Amino acid sequence: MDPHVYNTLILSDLHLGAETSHAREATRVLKENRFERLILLGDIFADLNFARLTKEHWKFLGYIRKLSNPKRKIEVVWVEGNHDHGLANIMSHLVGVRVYQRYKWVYHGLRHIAVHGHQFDGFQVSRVTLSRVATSLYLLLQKLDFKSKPIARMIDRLNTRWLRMSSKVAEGALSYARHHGADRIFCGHTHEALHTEKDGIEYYNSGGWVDSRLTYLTIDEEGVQIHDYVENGERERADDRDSGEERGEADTALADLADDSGLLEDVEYEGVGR
Ligand SMILES: [Mn+2]
Repeated sequence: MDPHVYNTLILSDLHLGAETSHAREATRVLKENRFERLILLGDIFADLNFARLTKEHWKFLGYIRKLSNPKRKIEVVWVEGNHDHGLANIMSHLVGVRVYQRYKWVYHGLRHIAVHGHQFDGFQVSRVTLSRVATSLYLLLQKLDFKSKPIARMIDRLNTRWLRMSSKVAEGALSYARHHGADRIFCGHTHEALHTEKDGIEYYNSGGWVDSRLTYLTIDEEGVQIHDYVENGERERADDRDSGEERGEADTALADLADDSGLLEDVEYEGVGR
């Protein structure tokens, strides 16, 4: 039986280097599906500190390198996110993947655009901003009467702002798509899988791999689908047999780069937001 081949598979916000990154599960999704194009839609890394990458995180990168082997005839695309920012050159050498700010393609007569989505967020939390917030929160606590529950109110306000991000990114993306004459636009960044439509333009968010819901998108003749990752024991065993000779080579190259950490020492580490 021929497995189904998707035109495109999209995943984002894996945040490699973060403890909460579900790299093993993401690698499995790539192994269990067939596709002609893979789009890594940003924030695949949590930051530029490669020392935080675990074995499973390196395995994911090794598998990307394997997929990008020209013999496989799969187009692997990396769209830069706010956490990936500045990785373009390193990643194209490390895993052999081209890095884009935004990626456009035509499929089934429809114009598609993929962009990470932080461009539409308008609320970039930097380390500096966070520490300022923490300082003013502390000063506020000292000044204010506890009975007035300042913490609760502030958290409420932050939450409301956070929850609005998902729809804000969707709105920004839809008008960006209209401006660029696209029929479909794909984003990540919010960590919340979503589909919405406006004036005949479709917006899809690929969600993320750090929270309880792990999602990815596929595109084929039927349209676009949001998939939830589900564990499958049977496939796990099939996977083990698949670990081939190519991986050894990729792992060595990756390990070499990981050791060569001097390359990365001077790169500024910033960005605590999504
Ligand atoms: Mn992001």
